[in-house]
Amino acid sequence: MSDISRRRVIRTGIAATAGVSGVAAAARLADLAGLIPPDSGGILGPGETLTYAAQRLIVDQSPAREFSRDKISKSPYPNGKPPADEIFVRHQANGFADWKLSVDGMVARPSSFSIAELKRFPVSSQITHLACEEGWSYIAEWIGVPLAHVLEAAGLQAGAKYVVYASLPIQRRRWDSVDMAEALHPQTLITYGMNGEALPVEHGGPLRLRVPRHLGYKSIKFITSITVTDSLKGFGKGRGSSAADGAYSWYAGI
Ligand SMILES: Nc1nc2c(c(=O)[nH]1)N[C@H]1C(S)=C(S)[C@@H](COP(=O)(O)O)O[C@H]1N2
Ligand SMILES: [Mo]
Repeated sequence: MSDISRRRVIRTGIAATAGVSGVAAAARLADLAGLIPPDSGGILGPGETLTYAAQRLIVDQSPAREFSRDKISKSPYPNGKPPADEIFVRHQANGFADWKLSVDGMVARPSSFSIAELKRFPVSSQITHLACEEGWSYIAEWIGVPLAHVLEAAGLQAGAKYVVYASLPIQRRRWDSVDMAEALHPQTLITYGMNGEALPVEHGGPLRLRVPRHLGYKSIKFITSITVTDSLKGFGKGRGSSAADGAYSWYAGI
């Protein structure tokens, strides 16, 4: 689709919502474009759907803003204490040498990577803003490997639609997912470093998925698994994330 026809699709969609019957039309449009988010309840969530569709069609692969080094926050806010669970403390005492990230689902070669192995991939870094939905935020440098490289290494299969990622079941097992546009976006990183150091446990060390185009809650800490899928139905309540199974929105684009 050309940019102009994309915009026309969106304008038509937004104009359509002005009328009562237009709500269904706009939702149908988004659905045709594969743009119904998994937690929208279909046409019951036309506001959500249009935000998501508009983002996807208009800004699509536009990057999250990157900052200069002098903008890095002096004391980034850690949301929560480092996990005290026995399993985590043991990993930590061991320098995370046995921490593994599994990659499975719709990939040709299900794989498992140690931190050392992930560090052998091309390194990417970014200075971006992490914003919590509760109102606070900070800017940090994130260092890691683009998720796209790891998916490529595992052999991403055709028809893949989402990438689900989950934390170690500590405190509470958190999981989330992104669509393929987000998964393959060059700023979506599996991070093991922050501000020139190893990623501190307070901020999700040893491994965290950083999704800088979304609110902080999609940047899941302590990740141990990545699963490629064409449907989110089999995960939790089918809404795409532990946050969406609760009261949050699956789509948290900013
Ligand atoms: N595993 C895990 N990941 C998580 C969370 C969490 O509690 N556990 N909190 C999320 C929320 S709500 C936010 S805002 C950010 C906070 O990141 P920070 O601790 O680096 O500030 O992490 C997100 N990732
Ligand atoms: Mo948050």
